[in-house]
Amino acid sequence: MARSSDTGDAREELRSRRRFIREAAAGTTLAVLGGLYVLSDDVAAQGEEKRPDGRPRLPPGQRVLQALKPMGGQSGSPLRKDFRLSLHGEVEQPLELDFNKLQALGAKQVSLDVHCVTGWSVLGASFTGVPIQALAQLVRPKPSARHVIFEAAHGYTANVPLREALAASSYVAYQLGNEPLPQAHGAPVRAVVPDLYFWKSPKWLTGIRFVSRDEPGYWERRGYNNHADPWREERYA
Ligand SMILES: Nc1nc2c(c(=O)[nH]1)N[C@H]1C(S)=C(S)[C@@H](COP(=O)(O)O)O[C@H]1N2
Ligand SMILES: [Mo]
Repeated sequence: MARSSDTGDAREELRSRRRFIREAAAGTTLAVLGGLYVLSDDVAAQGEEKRPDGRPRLPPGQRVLQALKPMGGQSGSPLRKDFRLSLHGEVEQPLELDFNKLQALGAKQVSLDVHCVTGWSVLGASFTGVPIQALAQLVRPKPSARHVIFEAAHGYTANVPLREALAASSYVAYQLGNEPLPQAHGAPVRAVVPDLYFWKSPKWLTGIRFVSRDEPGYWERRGYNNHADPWREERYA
C-alpha cells in the first residue's frame, strides 16, 4: 500500500474516533467499539435508576434494547376469536374466558421492564391487559395453591411462585404499544411477569393452573433456573 494512502486511512480513523467520542459524550449514539457498549445518556441513566424496591432498574449482566426482540417459539392461533383462557387447578371457581370476556374485565395500560436471559432488557415496554391478581380474585385460589403453571400453545409451560404471579406488575397482555399484540410476541394474549426472566412470560397463553406442588416448566426442565430472578442472575440451574 502506498504511504499516502496509509496516511489517509489513519486520518479517517482519527476523524471517525473523534466523531465517536463527540457523539458518545453528547449521548446521542449507541455504539459498539472494541466490545464496549456506550449507551445514549438517557438509556444509561434509566438503567442506573433505582426501583421502588431499591434494586437497580437494569439487572446485572443486561444491556438495553429499544424494543422487544422476537425470540421465536411455536405459535398458537393468533386470532382473538380462537382464544380461550382456562383458569383452573386449586381454585374455588374454575373459569374459562374468551377474548371478549377477558377484555371486559377492564384494560389497563402499563409500562413494564422485561429482561431476557440472553442478556437484553427493554425498559418501559407498554402493555395493555388485565392484572393476574384480578383473574385470581375471580377464581379464588384455595389456600393449598402455592404456584401457578402458565400453559401455552403446543405444551409450553412456565412455573411461577404464587406470590410473584400475583404481584401488582404481573399481567396477561393483549396489546403492545397501541397495537394488538403481534403474532411473534404471542398474539392474541401472553403473560408478562416482568420481575422474572422473560421465559417465565408465556406467549400464546391458553391457561393459568394453580397448583400446590411446584412443577418445572418447558425451559426449567432444560437446564434453566427454576426461579429466574434477574437481579440474582438466576439464569441456569
Ligand atoms: N409459548 C411460548 N412462550 C414463550 C416462549 C416460547 O418458546 N413459547 N419463549 C419464551 C422466551 S425464552 C422468551 S425470551 C420470551 C420472548 O418473548 P418475545 O419473543 O416477545 O420477545 O418469550 C417466552 N415465552
Ligand atoms: Mo428466552
